[in-house]
Amino acid sequence: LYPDPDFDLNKFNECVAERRAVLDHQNKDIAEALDLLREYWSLCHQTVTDERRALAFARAAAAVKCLPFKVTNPRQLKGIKDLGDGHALRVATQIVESGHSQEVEEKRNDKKFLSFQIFCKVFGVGPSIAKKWYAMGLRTAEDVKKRFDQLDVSKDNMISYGMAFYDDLNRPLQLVEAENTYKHITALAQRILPSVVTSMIGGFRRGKSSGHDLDVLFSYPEREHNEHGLIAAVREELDKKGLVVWSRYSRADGPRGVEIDSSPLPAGSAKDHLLVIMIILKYPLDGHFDQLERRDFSTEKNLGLFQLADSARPWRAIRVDLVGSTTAQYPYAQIGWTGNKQYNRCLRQYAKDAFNYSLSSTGLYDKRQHRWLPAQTERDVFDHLKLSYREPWERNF
Ligand code: DCP
Ligand code: MG
Repeated sequence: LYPDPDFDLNKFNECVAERRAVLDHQNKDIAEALDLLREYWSLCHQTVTDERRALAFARAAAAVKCLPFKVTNPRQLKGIKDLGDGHALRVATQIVESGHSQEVEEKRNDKKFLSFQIFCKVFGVGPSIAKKWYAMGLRTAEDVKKRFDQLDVSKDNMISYGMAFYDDLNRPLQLVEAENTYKHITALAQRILPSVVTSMIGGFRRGKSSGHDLDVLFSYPEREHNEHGLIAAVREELDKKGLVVWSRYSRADGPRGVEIDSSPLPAGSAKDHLLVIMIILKYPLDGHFDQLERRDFSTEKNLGLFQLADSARPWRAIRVDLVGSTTAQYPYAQIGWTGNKQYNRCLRQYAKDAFNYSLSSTGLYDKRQHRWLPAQTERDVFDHLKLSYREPWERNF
C-alpha cells in the first residue's frame, strides 16, 4: 500500500510528538488545502465548534506534512491519526483523486474570508477586530484607511502603525535581510554586554527562506537573577541611531509588569500620544505566586518595527521581536519561540497527557512533584519528555 516499505502506520499513530515535518515535505497540495480550511475557520469562526474545527484542520494538515511518502492513492490516507475519518479525510481524498476540492475553492474565494485575511494582515489586528470591521461594512485595506479615524482602534498605537506601514509589513522579510539585521542587533548587544548569548529563532531557524518577521532570543549567562535591562538598552541604542519606527517594550517584575509604547502615533493619526506607560498586573497576588518561583516572570520582550535599508528608497519598516530569557529558561524559550505554533501545541499536549507536565517557553513543570525540570540544552528537554530529538527544521508541523 505504501511506497515506503519501512512505513509503519501503527508507529506513525503511536506518538504524534515523535513525528517530523520538513518544509519540503511530499504532500504540499493536500496540506495547502487543509491549511486553507484551518485558516478559514480560525479567522471566520463564530462558535467554539468552529474554533475546534480550525484546530482539527491544523492537526490534519500537520499529519499529512509528516508522512514520509507522497500520497498517490486515497487508501494510503485511511487510519491516519489526526486526519480522522470525517471532513479532513474527505477533502484530502478529493485532492488525491482529482487535485481539486470544490469546498476549498469556494472558501478560498469567499468574500468575507478575503476581507478577514486583509484585515488580519494589519499588525495588531486579529479575528475579533476583523469581525467588527466587516460588520461595519469595511471590505478592503483602503476602506479601513479611509475610515480609520472613526474606528475605536484609531488610538491604538500598534494598529495605527500597522495601518501606516501596511505594505511594508506585508512584504516578506528575506533570509539575508533577517541575517544582516540579526548580526547588527547581536553586535550592538555584545557591545553592551559581551557575554550575551543570542539566537535567531522563529521560522528562519526552522529553515524558512522568508518570513513575516525576525525573532531574536537573548540570554545572559553571567547575569543570572539580574537579567533585566539589556533588551531595553539595545532598543535605546537602535533608537539613538534613528532605526526604531515603533516599539512596545514589556517586562514582568514579580507579579507586576511594565509595558511601554515608545513612539507617538504616526503622523496624520487622530491624536498624538507621546508615551504610554502601563503598569500591568500579570499574575494574581495569591498563594500560587510563590509556586511560580522566578521562572514564570523574569523575561523582557520588545515587539518592534525597525528600519531596514532598502534599495528602492531610504528604508522600509520590518517587524523584529526581541525576547529575553534567563539561563534556566533558555532551552525552553528556544523550543517555544522556534515553533512552529502547531508543533508547540503538539508538544505541550503530549507533555500534559503523558506526564502531567506543563510545558511553556519558560520551563517544564512537573505538576505531580511540584518542581521545575532543569535543562541546559534543547536535547535535555526532549530527554525529559522521552522523545527523540528533533532538529528545528523537522518542526514544521
Ligand atoms: N508562537 C506560538 N504561539 C503564538 C505565537 C508564536 O507558539 N501565538 C511561537 C511559535 C512561532 C514562534 O513563536 O513559530 C515565532 O512566532 P512568529 O509569529 O514570528 O512565527 P514564525 O516565525 O514561525 O513565522 P514567520 O516566518 O511568519 O515569522
Ligand atoms: Mg517569525
